Amino acid sequence: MIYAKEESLRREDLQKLQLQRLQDTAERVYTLTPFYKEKFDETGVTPEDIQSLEDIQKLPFTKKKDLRDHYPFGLFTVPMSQVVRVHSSSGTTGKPTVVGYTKEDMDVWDEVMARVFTMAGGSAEDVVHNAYGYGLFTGGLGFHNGAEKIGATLIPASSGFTDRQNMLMKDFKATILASTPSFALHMAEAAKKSGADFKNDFKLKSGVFGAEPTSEGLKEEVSKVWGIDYHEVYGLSEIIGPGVSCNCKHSKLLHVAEDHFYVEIIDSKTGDVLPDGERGELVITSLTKQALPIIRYRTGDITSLHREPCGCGRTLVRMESIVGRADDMIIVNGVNVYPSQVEHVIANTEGVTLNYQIIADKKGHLDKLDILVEVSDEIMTDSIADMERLKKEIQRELANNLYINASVKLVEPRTIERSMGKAVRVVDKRRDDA
Ligand code: DLL
Repeated sequence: MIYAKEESLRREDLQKLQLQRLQDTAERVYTLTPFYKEKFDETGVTPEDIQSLEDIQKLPFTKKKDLRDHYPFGLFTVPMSQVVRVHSSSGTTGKPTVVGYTKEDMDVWDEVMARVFTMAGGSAEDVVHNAYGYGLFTGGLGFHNGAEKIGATLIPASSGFTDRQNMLMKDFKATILASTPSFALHMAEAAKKSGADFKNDFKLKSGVFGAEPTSEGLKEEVSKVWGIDYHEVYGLSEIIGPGVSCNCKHSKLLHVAEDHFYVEIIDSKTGDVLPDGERGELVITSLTKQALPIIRYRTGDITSLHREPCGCGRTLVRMESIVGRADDMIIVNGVNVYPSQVEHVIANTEGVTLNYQIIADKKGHLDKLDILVEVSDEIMTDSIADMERLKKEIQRELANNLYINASVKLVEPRTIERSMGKAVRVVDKRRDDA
């Protein structure tokens, strides 16, 4: 089922809608935000210069730093009396990035999240167990509102208390799980430990997962252990929260809600727009946001866009699952390392879980990389010699696949730190602000 008619418009009609909304947004930011007026003037562009969608390339980029510099509400284009909700983004250094929503913005967010649940096969018949954290993080309340919008029964479980979550999921007969992928796996491990019979105890049919980089191996494991369809959700607070894109059951590529968010892929270094299919940094312009419209926001997320028709009938452009961040790639003794590559190696190793942490540090003038990996409950009783063999095996595979010499440390299950419910994959102690 397709939730909204805007998801399957003819391209010409969608583009007409996008252009009109882009023109309105450019005009809105230019007249209402001194920051954008200055930026447009510096670039030598006015809202009237936007005569086609390609003209978006004349507009300046917005960066996370711009939001931080105007902390907390400096880029809002409405008085606070019209702002009905404030959220902030997780996990960077310094002040958080603050975002605001008018009533209309909330309606758009609810709608795109309703589309997400519909893509995951959800309807009023479903019971949604929402294990995303509630609070300033957009995950909890974003999924909350979307589930209610489609009329599903919503269980606002929030994060933490794993055993209790499993009990509720079982007793309330949840059919859709909403959580981060790593937490879904964590819940499965706890359920396994308590002797759950996955087939008979749980009624889950699908899950809506996102908020953190996730390898194909981890996705497959979540899908397999719970026996569910895996749907990936992408989004970020600066744009709206979760709901920017999600995949339907026909493919792994994520449909972008293009009638609300205009997407481009750029070369991070030059800022040039790249053609469809090529990987680069995702840049998003909000087309309907009222409280915090945003022009060409550099997400830092690396992906590619695809326009081949999808079997579901949606005509929206699709994006590949995030393959890394323009800024989370770490360089270890001259070698580029993506956490997802390390994860891939771990996913293909028996006896360990996908809970891991990469710690980059200095040893003298050289870089060193420690990788903590939680072993599975099953092998906790194995001998020290077996553990040593396993450790060596992972180190060898890392060297073979990534050309890095890492020191692997096997740790007990559920001991690696998490932050706001999200797995912390990389700790870079070489940076001054770490
Ligand atoms: O994480 C919004 C969200 C909540 C999305 C729940 C999906 C599910 P922020 O805290 O602002 O917002 O973090 C945004 O998280 O720029 C990506 O780097 C990362 N991210 C979000 N979704 C995915 C995903 C929420 N599906 C940042 N795959 C983004 C990989 C993701 N990374």
